[in-house]
Amino acid sequence: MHAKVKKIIDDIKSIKIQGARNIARAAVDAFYLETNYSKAKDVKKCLAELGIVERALIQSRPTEPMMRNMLANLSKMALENIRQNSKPTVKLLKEAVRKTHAELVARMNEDGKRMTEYGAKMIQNGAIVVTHCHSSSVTNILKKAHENGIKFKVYNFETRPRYQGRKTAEELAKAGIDVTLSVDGAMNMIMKKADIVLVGADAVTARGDLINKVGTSTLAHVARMHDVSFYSCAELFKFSTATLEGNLETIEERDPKEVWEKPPKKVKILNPAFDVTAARYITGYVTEVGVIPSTSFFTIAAQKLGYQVVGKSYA
Ligand code: RUB
Repeated sequence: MHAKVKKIIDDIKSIKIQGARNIARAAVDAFYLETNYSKAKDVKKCLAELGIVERALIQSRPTEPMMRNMLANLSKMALENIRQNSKPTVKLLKEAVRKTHAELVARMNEDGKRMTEYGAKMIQNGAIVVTHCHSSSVTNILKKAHENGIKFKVYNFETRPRYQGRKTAEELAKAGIDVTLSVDGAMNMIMKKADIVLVGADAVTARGDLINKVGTSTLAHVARMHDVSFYSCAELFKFSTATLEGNLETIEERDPKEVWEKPPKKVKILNPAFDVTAARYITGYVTEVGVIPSTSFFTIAAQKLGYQVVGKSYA
C-alpha cells in the first residue's frame, strides 16, 4: 500500500479527516492514488491491491455508507472495464479509475451545491439555529444563508469526547456568523429558544432513521418536546443499502481512552461514535433533490443510486 494511502487511512481513523463527506472524498482519492502509484505488472495483481485498500478504508470508519457507496462505484467500474476489454492492461485500468474518480468528485460537488442551496432557503431572518458536532453539509448551508444576507444566530455543542463542536464554532465565527458554543448537557436549555435544528448524517436507513454523531437522538427528542423542526442534511449517497438487505448499520465504538485515559479500576467506559434517531422525529431530510420526508429517502435514494428493487434477480 502506498505511504500516502496509508496516511489517509490513519487520518480517517484518528478523526483528522472527519465527517461523512470528507471521509468519502478522502477514500475515493486514496483509491485513485493507489491505482496511480501501482507498480503491478498485471491487472489481476492491481485489482487485488485495490481490494486491500478498499477493505482497509471501509474498516477505518464502519458507519460510513457514503464512503462505501462511492468506493463501490469505483471498484464496480474497474471490474466492468476489465470485462469489456478483450486485452485489459494496467494502463487502461488506471485511465478508467482516473476518469470515474473525476466523475464521482464532480457529481459529489454538484450534489453538495444543490443541497446547500435548498438548505440555505430554510434559514429565516432572525432565526435561532441549533446544530451538533461538525457537519460540512450544515456549515456550508449556514455560510450560504449568511452570504445571502440572512441574519441568524447559531448555538452548537462541544461534542465530547473529540470536541468537533469547536471546529464548527470556529468555522462559523470566521465566516462572520453569530455562534455560541455550549456544553452537550445544555441541549434542553438551548432548545427553549430555538427555531430550527440542522444536523448532518452519516447514514440513513431503509426506514428513514438517521445515524449521526452520538447525542443527535437526544437533540431530536428535545426538539420534539419543544415543537422545534428537526432536519438532517443528507445527500442520497448516505443511504445504507445494507439496511435494505435486512442488516443493521454498524455503530462504531471508539477507544474508551478518548473518554478517560486512566479510569479507576472497575469503571467501564462506553464510547459510541453515533446514535440512531427514529424517522418519526425527523421533520425532513435536506438532500440534493430537495427537502424530502424521512420515509421517502429510501425510494429516492434507491432510484439515484441505481439500486434495483423491483425486478431484482433472485437467481
Ligand atoms: C461527524 C458527524 C457529522 C456527519 C455528517 O462525526 O456526525 O454530522 O458525518 O458530516 P465524526 P458531513 O466527527 O465522528 O466523523 O455533513 O460533513 O458529511
